[in-house]
Amino acid sequence: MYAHKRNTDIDSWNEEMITPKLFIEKLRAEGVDFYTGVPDSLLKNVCAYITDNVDERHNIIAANEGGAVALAAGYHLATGKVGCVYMQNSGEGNAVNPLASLTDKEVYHIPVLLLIGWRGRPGVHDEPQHVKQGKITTGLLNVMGINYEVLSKEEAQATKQIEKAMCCIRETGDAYALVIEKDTFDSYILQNTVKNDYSMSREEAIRIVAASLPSNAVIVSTTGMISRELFEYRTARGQGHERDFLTVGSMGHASQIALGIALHHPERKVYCFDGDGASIMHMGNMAIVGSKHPENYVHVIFNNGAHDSVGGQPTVGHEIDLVEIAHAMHYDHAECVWTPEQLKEALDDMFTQGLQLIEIRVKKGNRKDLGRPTTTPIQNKEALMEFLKK
Ligand SMILES: Cc1ncc(C[n+]2csc(CCOP(=O)(O)OP(=O)(O)O)c2C)c(N)n1
Repeated sequence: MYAHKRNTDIDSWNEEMITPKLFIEKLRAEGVDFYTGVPDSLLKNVCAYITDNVDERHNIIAANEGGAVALAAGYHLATGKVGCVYMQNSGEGNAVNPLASLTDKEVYHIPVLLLIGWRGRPGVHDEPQHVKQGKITTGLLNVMGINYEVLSKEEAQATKQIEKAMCCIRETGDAYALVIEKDTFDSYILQNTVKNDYSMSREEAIRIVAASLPSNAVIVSTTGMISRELFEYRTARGQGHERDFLTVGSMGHASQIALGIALHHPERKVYCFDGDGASIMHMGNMAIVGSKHPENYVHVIFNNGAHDSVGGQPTVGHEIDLVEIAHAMHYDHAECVWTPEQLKEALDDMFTQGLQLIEIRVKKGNRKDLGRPTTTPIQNKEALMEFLKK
């Protein structure tokens, strides 16, 4: 394995990095040929390399990290081989259940190699939602009895760590984790980008929907760029942020936060701004929305068929029919649009009562100078709660 000297960033010119290609080749040499997981920004380069170079039967982008652990378990049952599960540390929570009740040695004792991106590592500046998770990342592994090492950025050391991890897995049959810090992997640009001919950007769609809402409406927006773009929209219009709950963590749960608000504020429209990746991550949540059936709820899914916020790896968002799913889950009205004109027309209809879903097919990508919320999560919560009292 080779490590590269970075020469693009003067402040860290002497830091080393591992090339994704050689990391994956080393794993292959150790017998690892099956990958599954949910992409992460810190693992963006290695996830992109896997997406481009591992066939679809051997790399499955899972709905959520728990599903990925279970898929790797199934792969082991079928082949006797060890699967590799990649995830951001935010996904450890989703993975805890199958790690403790499926792969654990006190249950089925199924080996698995975990690659965990360590956002919010103590001492490294990161967004508020990553700080807590960063503090408990290795503690969670300790409490589950999972051996781990922080992967070195230095080639010889990293090579030895992979050998040690695989040797440990072979000898014990236990799960083992390699925890990956920021800037461990050298750049790799995804070649197999999702084919998507839609022309409207997510940001344009967000602007159109946000501009159409009644003044007492509330928006609960999902993790990643959607919340950042909504925040910037309010700032650009000189509006406050009190109507918006920006769900910076808890990917896949925005629709339930919105449900909790909608059921207890029937006098207001509540909009959930969801992503395809996020809604698929916990799709069962839609069944609960449908069953509780708030008449003041509008579920808006900005569907770019990708985990755009963390590197653009594909989701199954463009392979499934969200409108049919919404109908099956007893939403009153659901439609799919992909042009600004269609969207504006659909929004006019939204002012009638009933549980509604609007799927907006959008292109991938975001503005390069997109900022981040400047309010803290607690300020966001307090402002929204005040707004709801009015
Ligand atoms: C449980 C969990 N897993 C992974 C992540 C990392 N992550 C942040 S945003 C994102 C992609 C979201 O995709 P989507 O909902 O389709 O929205 P898009 O970014 O495409 O607008 C991922 C995987 C996370 N925050 N939480």
